[in-house]
Amino acid sequence: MKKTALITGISGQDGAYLAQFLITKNYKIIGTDKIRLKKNNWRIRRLKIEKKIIFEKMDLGKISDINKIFNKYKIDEVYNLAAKSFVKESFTNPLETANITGVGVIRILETIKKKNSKIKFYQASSSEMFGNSLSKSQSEDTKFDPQSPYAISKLFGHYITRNYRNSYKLFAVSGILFNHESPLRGEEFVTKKIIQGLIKIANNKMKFIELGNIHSKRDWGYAKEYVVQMWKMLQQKKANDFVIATGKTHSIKDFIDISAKYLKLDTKWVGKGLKMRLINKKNNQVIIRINKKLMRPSEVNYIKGNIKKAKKMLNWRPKITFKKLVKLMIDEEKKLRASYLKKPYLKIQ
Ligand code: GDR
Repeated sequence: MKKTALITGISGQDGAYLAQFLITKNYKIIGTDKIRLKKNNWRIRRLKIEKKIIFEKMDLGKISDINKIFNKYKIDEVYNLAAKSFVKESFTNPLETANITGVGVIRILETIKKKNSKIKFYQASSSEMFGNSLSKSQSEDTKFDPQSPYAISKLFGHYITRNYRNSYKLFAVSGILFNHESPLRGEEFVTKKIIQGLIKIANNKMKFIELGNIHSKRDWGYAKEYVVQMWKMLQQKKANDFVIATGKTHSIKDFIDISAKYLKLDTKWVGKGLKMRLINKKNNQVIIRINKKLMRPSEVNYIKGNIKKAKKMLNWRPKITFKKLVKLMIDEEKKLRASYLKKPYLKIQ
């Protein structure tokens, strides 16, 4: 029988890829967003799946919105991907972050508990919860040390999911996903910002980009592979939390160097600290500068996932390595720009 999945945050990178994947598994998809989706669905349109999704407006801040959707459809699986996902923004918007990214999770769990406790629930937890963990790599058992209102709200969602699983026997799980990128990444995130910027610079459409802390290290994987693990978690016999990562870590500076090399930009770093700059050796122009305003009040300096559990139980094997990810994102961005030149009325992100 055809299963029904509810995906909150359908307009985001993971929402779009997850919907695309679940369609191949013959699911009926209800996709929700806090605003009407007509304007905000460029990712869904790019994947050409808009006709296969039933769109609904649902604000995680309003329990009445959630009730309405659960009354309207017979749901089998819920994937809670909705969040205020830009970490830096959570410092300027902490209340809304806590209300949506944190308390929003209870609003869904309460609805599941009351309406049908057989519904399976996936919570999008985040490696940001580890913060400045002292461990060399972080597993499901590593102590959390969140560094932002975003991470603290995610930790609330993580623990409340576990609490409802233990207290009410719900099939409720958290996937602790490390950074995952793709051509569908929003331009506020560092990988997309670097790639878009360097491509424009290489084409003489931009002079330089400004960045914050380029020494922090992240474990970056490919979003399209990560969403499959969300589904796998809900198909397990027992509800369990999992870390999903690649097990490798690189600095933002590494990401820049590999991107520049792939774009055939001949570059060198000069200066130190806030004076550090990336120079295009061809014309001696500065192409990357550091701007103090882009630094976070509190930073996560280093993370690297320990994926032993997911390897064993989900058969998780990340295929897209760091270098491949950079190439894939650059190739897709170039293709998109080329088609945009032919059809300038199409919005590009
Ligand atoms: P992150 O991703 O905060 O790790 O969270 P992001 O790409 O925003 O930052 C990564 C690192 O790059 C540094 N940085 C900059 N970041 C941005 N966005 N813009 C800049 O100009 C810039 N310069 C340097 C940051 O300081 C940081 O160290 C992502 C999000 O997707 C979360 O929602 C998710 O939970 C986690 O990954 C896992």
